[in-house]
Amino acid sequence: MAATGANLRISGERLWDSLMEMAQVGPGIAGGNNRQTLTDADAEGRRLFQRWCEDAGCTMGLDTMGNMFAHREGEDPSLDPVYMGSHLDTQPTGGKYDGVLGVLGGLEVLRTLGDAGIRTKRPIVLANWTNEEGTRFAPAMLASGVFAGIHTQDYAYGREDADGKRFGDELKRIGFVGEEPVGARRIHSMFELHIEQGPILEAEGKEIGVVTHGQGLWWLEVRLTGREAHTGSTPMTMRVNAGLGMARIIEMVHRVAMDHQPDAVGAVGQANVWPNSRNVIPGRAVFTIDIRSPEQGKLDSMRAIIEAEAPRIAAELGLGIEIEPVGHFDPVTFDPALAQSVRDAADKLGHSRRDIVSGAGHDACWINRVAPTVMIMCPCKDGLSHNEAEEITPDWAAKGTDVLLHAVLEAAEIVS
Ligand code: HGY
Ligand code: MN
Ligand code: MN
Repeated sequence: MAATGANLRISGERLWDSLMEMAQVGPGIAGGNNRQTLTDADAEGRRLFQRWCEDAGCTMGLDTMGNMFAHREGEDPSLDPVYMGSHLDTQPTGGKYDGVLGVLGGLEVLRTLGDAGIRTKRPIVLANWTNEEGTRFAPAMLASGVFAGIHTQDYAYGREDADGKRFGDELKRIGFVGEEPVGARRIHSMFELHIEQGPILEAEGKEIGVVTHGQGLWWLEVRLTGREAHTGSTPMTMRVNAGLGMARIIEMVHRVAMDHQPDAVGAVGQANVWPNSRNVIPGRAVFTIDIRSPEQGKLDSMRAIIEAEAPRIAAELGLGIEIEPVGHFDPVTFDPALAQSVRDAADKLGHSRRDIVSGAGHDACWINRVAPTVMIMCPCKDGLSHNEAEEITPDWAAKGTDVLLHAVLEAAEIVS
C-alpha cells in the first residue's frame, strides 16, 4: 500500500489559472508584467494573494518589512514551520513567472493539502518576500536580507527610488507595514521553487533543477562627473565627456568577465546620463555594474580589477569618479540534506533532474543564512527571463510544484 500522500498531485490546471490571473495584475506592454515593488499594482497583487491564501484556510502574518506569511496549522503548533516562498514583485519589463511561480506554486501545495485533508506534524508557511528584484529600490532581496540580519530595517526604509520616494514611506502608503518584528520567526527549513532563468534545463531536456549552489554578486554604482558642453562647438580636445567614460567602463566590465570565463558574468543594466539632451555632452553619468560568479576568487578578482581600471579610465578623460557597492552576497551553498530530499521527490515522481547552480539571486540566498534552505527549478523557454516574453509550459510548472509538494511533505511529516 502506498504511503499516505505518495499519490498526491497538485492541480496543474488550477495552478496555471492562478498564474494567469495574477499576470493580469500590473500588466506590462508586451504580454509580461510591470508589478514593481510597493506600487499600487504590487498592493493589488498582495491583496489577491492574501484572499487566495485565506480561501485555502490559512491565516496571514505580516512583518514590518511587508513580508507576507500564509500559515497552515500543524498538529504540533510548537514546532518550527516548514517554509515555502518567493516573490510577487517583478521587473519593469518582467515575465509572468519569475518569483510568481514560487509563491503560487506554494499556494497550490496548500490548496492540494487542504483538498486532501492532509494533516502534517509541522505547520507550513508560504512567504511572499518584499522587494526581491531590487529594481525600484536597490539592493535586490532587500526584505529577506533584513529578515536574515544582513541589512538593518532603517537602511531598508531609507532606500530611495529614482523619484526620491523612500521604501518605508511607500510600504506605509500601500498599507503593508505589519506589526510583526522582521526576523522574529523561526524556520525549520525553506524551499523556494523558481524558474531557471537560464537555458540549461531546457537544453538538456531536464524537468527539475536541484539547486545546490547560487552565484555570488556585486552591484557597484559608478558616478562619473565631467562637464556639460555644446556637442557642436566644443573641440574634441576640450571635452570632459562622462558618457564616453561610461561607455569605456561598460566595455571594460564585459572584457573582465570574459577574461574570467568560465562561470563569470558582468554587465551594466541601469545607466543614466545628464542632462540627456541630444546636443549636450553628458556632464554626469550614473550606472550600476553587475558582476557574478559561483567562485569567490573570481568574484573578488573581477571586483578588484574593475575598481582599479575604472578610475584609470576616468583619469584619462579628466572625469571625477565615485564607486559605491550597492548590493552584494557571497556564493551560496544550499543545504545538502534538503537537496537530497528534492532529488528523492523528483525520482519518486519520475521527473528527470540535474543538479544546477543558480545564476540569479533569490530570497533563498539570504534565508539560507538563518535556516536550512534549498531551491527547486523548472525550465524556462530559451532560458529567457527579465523579459516580458519569459515563458514556461504548464507541464514544467506542474512538475516543479509536485516536487515542491513532496519535498515539503517530507520535511513537515504527514500525520494523516
Ligand atoms: O538580480 C537577481 O539575480 C534577481 O533577479 N533579483
Ligand atoms: Mn526571482
Ligand atoms: Mn528576477
